[in-house]
Amino acid sequence: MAIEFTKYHGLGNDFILIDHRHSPTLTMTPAAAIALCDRHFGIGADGVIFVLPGQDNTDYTMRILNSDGSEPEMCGNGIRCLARFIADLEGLEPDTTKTYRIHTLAGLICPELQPDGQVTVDMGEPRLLAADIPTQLGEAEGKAIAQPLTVAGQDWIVTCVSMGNPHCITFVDDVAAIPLSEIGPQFEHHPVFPQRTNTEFIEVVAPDYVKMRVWERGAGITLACGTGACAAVVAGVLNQKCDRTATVELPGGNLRIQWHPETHHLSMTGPAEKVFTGTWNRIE
Ligand code: ZDP
Repeated sequence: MAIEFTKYHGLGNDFILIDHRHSPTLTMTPAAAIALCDRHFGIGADGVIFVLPGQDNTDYTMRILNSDGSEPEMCGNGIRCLARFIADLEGLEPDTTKTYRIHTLAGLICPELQPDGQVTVDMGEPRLLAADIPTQLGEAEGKAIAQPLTVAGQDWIVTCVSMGNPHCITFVDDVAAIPLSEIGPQFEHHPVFPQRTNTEFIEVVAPDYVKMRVWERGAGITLACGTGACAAVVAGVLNQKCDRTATVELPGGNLRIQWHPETHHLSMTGPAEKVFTGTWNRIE
């Protein structure tokens, strides 16, 4: 069976977008997602994203498969790409302002298309309880803020935040010096994270400007992570290192993050760009 797809990226975090509006039931296997995402034998991407019919009073549903075939609850860069993909499917003019209500495994998420091509996403509230992240760090009914953790024979101080998906944040003096491909997998698979974890290293340049590098659960080193940038600002505020409004500089570019004091929702603004369309002909 041939699969029509469109490649998008958000700051170099790249995704294969598939129109699945005809059915609420996803049938793609983890093996097929791994094959599509392979950068040498496949199309190449950090994940596969599907737009399905809405549920629970939403316009559409988003489902994601990581490049290792696992299914995360949410994807911040991906939902900006999804919003642009839907606008293309609906034939909207590129400068239209429009908000979509999207059902995800992390609940309702609302991306808003901006006339300048950027997309602002209401990412909802962070979850801070250790049991919800989930992590065994700290008390189950408490938060995991500034907790000691030994990884790769080194002692780290970490803060854990869920944006629907789990994140473990460590503040460092120099993000460039972190051997990410060596230690990233050891954070991801550490036994204190029963659902594994996304891992972010943050260098606070100023309270409203941080540099971040990420090791993503199920995808490894990526050029950007939207949920991770939101989690980083939350961790920065909880540790009195960051303002509630901050720019997060990632290897692929910058995201603007705001943690609203009244609603406790985060909003994230960044680009989403179409790269090419194609047809996948291999049978998996
Ligand atoms: O939680 C996970 O398993 C992540 N790999 C999901 C993808 C997160 C993403 N990088 C983002 O921008 O939030 C797409």
